[in-house]
Amino acid sequence: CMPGSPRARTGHALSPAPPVPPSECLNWQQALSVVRQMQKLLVAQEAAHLQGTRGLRHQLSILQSRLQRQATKHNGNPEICPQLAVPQNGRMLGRSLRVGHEVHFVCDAGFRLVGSETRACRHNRTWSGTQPFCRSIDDCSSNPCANSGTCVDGNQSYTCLCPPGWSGPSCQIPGHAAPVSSFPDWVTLSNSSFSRQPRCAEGRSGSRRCSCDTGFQLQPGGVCQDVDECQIYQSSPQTQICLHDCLNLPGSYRCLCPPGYLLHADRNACEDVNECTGKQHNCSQGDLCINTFGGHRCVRPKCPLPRHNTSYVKTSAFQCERNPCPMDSRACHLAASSISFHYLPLQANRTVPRVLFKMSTTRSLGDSLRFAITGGRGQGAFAVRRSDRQTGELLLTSPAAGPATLEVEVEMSEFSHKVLLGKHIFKVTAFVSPYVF
Ligand SMILES: [Ca+2]
Ligand SMILES: [Ca+2]
Repeated sequence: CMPGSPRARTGHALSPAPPVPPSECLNWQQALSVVRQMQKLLVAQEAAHLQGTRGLRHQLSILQSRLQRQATKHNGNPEICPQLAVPQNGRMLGRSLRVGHEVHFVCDAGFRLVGSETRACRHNRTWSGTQPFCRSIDDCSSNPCANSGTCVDGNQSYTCLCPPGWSGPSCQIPGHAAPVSSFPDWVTLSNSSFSRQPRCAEGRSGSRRCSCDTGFQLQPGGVCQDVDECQIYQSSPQTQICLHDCLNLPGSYRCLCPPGYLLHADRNACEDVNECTGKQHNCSQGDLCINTFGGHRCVRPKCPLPRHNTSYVKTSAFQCERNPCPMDSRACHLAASSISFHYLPLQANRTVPRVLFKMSTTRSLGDSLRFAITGGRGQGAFAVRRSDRQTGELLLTSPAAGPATLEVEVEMSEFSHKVLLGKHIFKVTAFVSPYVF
């Protein structure tokens, strides 16, 4: 028997090999057979273990889904939609919040519904449509004021604020009715219209309950006094209710915009009037109308006068091209081959830096572009930078206070192997509005 040769172990539980006396050595064949048997046994053990784990996992996932179903059942009724809010100055008809049921909304007299009139509880337990609200009927909706008069909505009435040169209840009479100051030359709404008698009801026990109309507050003296929304909210930027100006009215308020703007439908924003599309401009024939925030401008881009054998011709409303140069004129060859004009309306005090304008060539012949600011009043507020190989950007770098007109001239040079191929000049004019809108 060789030293180190395999020996069968006695009493080993895994060993299926025929019992061999402990002192006897196994021959090679016997040892190989024992090893093979052991390997088979291990494979069988491994498979059984794996099967056991799989079974356990399956059982666990069944248990989990059962528990989850139970939890959903206990977490409220799945057949009900969430409670809905009743709009102020209106009512909600229908109480059922169950899937498939509907509720309806109506407004009190003097109010109209904005939003969904009917909402249905859907199978996914959400409501169809949008939450409605009741808006006071606008007496100004028919635009009753003539000659650009400003209409002020009242309680089932309206008042026209007439521009200089017009008077009368609808601003239809030429001439001044009263000394007209600039904005705001407000209405003489009598002080009495800002206070009203409350509506009171006697209870059976003799108790008296009084209430005020919307927009009014019951005062200690027993009178309903108008809430001055403008004074309460408009003075602080955090609570400001109107973008520009606020006019207090009995029971409500109205936002006002400066000339050149129209009050937006949501009643607190001012939107610029585009005078150029509306033909409300006073530009003469041959001028171009540029709409700006709060106004408009009339412009007429002009090509430079002929100089040093260099002359330009207008090729479109906003572009000049250089005429062919005389063969020997170096000055002409170095001058810009084209000039374009750009007019940008801008709001005052916008955040900076702000990209105003992108510049590139229509057909690139060279291998690189260079940009530089070469002039213009107010050029200190601008900077140029490359945005990619073929494009440059003009940036506003300091906030522009309005009203102002800023001008800047940008030169774009095109090179091929460091040889100048040509120059283009962008003449940019920014019209800054007096307001931030
Ligand atoms: Ca008020
Ligand atoms: Ca405008």
